[in-house]
Amino acid sequence: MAAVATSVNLSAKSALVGSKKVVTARAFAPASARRALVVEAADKKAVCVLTGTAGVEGVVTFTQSGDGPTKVVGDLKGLAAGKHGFHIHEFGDTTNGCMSTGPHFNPHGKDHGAPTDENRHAGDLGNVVATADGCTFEIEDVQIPLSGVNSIIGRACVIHELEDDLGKGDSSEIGTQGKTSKTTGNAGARLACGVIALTPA
Ligand SMILES: [Cu+2]
Ligand SMILES: [Zn+2]
Repeated sequence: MAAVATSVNLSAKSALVGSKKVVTARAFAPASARRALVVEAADKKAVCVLTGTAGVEGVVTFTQSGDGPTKVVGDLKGLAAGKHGFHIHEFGDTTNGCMSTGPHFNPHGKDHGAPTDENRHAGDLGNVVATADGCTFEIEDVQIPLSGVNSIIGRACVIHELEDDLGKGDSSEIGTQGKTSKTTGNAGARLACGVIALTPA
């Protein structure tokens, strides 16, 4: 059997086996590093189908070109008229309904805030407004990419019962039923949620 020459070039983050380049940077990341989800397409699209036990449902799509901002387009039904907190939560796990989606997606260890704040969770998308006719919205945000270490693919989107106070409200009672503006925006119950999943662009 002929020997196959293998050479690894760490500075170029590539490896050669024989004459074939077979691996890229991801293979050399230390085991402790965050695992990047790489979506190779320039135009990326994801969808979140929201369901719950409160009669609220809908669809939210996420599109991103290159490294540009992510555009979020939503159409929800069954919400009471008024403002409702809308977030990306950390886990795409709905085994225990929307509770198992965990806290707001917060890769930078910040406090809860408004989408326009420097100190905000990446998942803080503010409020959406429902009327008697339903709830449609469009948001653009730079902290929720579809590819890379902070990709939101496989996480969850959640619509809440109440208005998000954007971190400016009462934080005096820490606990799941308490006043927790700095972590939850006091947005109340999780009315519907879904997993953010890749879809053809
Ligand atoms: Cu939330
Ligand atoms: Zn938050």
